[in-house]
Amino acid sequence: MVNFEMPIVSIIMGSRSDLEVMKEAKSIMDDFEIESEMKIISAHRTPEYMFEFASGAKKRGIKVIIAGAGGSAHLPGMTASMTSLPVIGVPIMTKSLKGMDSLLSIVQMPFGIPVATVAINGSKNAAILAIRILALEDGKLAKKLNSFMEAQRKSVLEERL
Ligand code: RP5
Repeated sequence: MVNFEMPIVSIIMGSRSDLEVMKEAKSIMDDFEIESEMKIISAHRTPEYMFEFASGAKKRGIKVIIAGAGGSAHLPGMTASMTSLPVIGVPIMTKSLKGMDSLLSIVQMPFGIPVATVAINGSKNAAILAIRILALEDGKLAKKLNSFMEAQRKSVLEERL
């Protein structure tokens, strides 16, 4: 199906090696029928592209940015510094420090430039958080979100021992 709609959520990541984790966020966006885009943008390998993307995202109609990065993981914070859009950071699991490096780099943003940080490899929750933000001004989406939460509630109650 050809998609003529403009994306309102941008899912960015520092490397192709982050894709396996970050595509789970895309899949949730698709389930909720939210137009989204995915881009590989490296803060240290393509800083000019990061600037171009972050400074132009709002004008293009993007409402929330989900940014995944691993290691010293500066992509979410640097992106947040160049836009007033909400940025949700996804710390990617790493081999050497098991993602603690990514987590601390992303979560410890100094005052003034926040990045809402989810769990290590928590791209699915990043998507749900983005949906919660979008649902504030979209009644149809708010209903879908409520149904999603209700389905979770029911599944736990049905499994109760
Ligand atoms: C970060 O460095 C990326 O977000 C990735 O998680 C990590 C490793 O990147 P590669 O060396 O696999 O490209 O920029």
